[in-house]
Amino acid sequence: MSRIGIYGGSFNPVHKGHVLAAREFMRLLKLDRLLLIPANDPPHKMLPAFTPPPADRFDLLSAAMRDIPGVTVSDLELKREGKSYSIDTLEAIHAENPTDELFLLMGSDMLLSFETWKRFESLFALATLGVLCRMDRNEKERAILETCADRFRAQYGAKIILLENQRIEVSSTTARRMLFFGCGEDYVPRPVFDAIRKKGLYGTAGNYRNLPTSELTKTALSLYDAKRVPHAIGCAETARKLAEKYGADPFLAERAGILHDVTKALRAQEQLRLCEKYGIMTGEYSGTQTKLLHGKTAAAIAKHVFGECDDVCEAISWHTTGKANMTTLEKIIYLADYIEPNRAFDGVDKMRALAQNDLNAAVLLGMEDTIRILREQGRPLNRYTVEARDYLLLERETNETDQ
Ligand code: DGI
Ligand code: FE
Ligand code: FE
Repeated sequence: MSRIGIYGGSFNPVHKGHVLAAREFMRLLKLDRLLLIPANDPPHKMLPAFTPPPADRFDLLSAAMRDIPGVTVSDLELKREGKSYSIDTLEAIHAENPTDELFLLMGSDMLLSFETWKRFESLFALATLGVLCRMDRNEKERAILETCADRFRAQYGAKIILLENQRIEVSSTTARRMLFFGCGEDYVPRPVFDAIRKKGLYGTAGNYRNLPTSELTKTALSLYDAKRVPHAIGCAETARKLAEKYGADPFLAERAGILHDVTKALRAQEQLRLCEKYGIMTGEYSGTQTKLLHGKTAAAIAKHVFGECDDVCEAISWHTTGKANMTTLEKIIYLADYIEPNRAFDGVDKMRALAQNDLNAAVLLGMEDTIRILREQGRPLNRYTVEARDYLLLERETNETDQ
């Protein structure tokens, strides 16, 4: 009787965390064999933009796992076509290996939703669940997992093993974004990266320069977190209208609006990686201010990936803090970000009304509000934010004395 591990997923693409997980499953559960099974069509998620055909995901997975003893990549779910349910897969493997012990392997988030899986009670009967838990997870998350596992054991007679390990902080979503942004080699194993580049998968061979605005919008939005998509669309639309009103280029305003938060979904470590890649100085934004880097990294992507002009890139670059002596387009993006229709904060209507009459006054109000709120929250002010406010104040005073 041998011990067979079954580890499924969309592997879109396989990343360094998957490789580590495969090694850990082998070691911690003393498996004789581990089957990695890319899903044809995962039941719980929609496949995102840039998803290559299943055969490519299969090849990448094979390349990633080539050197790990005992691990094989199985095309069971790809051959079956249609939705990929684990129960169908486990029944097939059990039928072929009736005397072997099966382990169904997953990350901890999967366990919590296990009761939504098709015929999950039969899965409990067929296999022991091996759940990888991060060692650094806090006490509360740990307790939630253990409570859940205990309940499944009591209620369904489930066999569940919680496996503690040091998981690499990677997700396929981060890997996809970083591949598109030109920094994929940190996230996927080398042979996978080479194959991705060779085949031009995940946007690595596309030419994204000077796209028509509709195409630019489609591509850019696929890089946002779903919940921020309406914000980007709202900002682009608002920016276009403000540009028409204040004599800036509506075409450029719309493009800057669509791209302004394109790197916002990335964590601090990815922001810093992009800064390194594109030569952005991070001194001003060290420590707690790494959140302010997303404007800088978005501007670099706008320039180097999408080939946008300097006016657009500068407007994106300064959209979070502003700066002294801003161009009209820079002010418009700053303001559109603040007042686009999805924003709801006390005073937004006042700012929207002001935006219809006086661009400078509306931008100044935004800056003053930001500074007040940051002070109230005891957060540090970036010098550009202060300089931006001071410049507009001084300009207003000068104009008043002139009149
Ligand atoms: O990216 P968005 O959420 O659409 O908007 P944004 O890029 O304007 O970011 C807003 C955040 O940036 C908000 O939490 C305030 C913060 N911010 C702006 N100026 C400063 C700042 N945070 C710090 N710590 N210091 C600043 O000077
Ligand atoms: Fe932003
Ligand atoms: Fe924004």
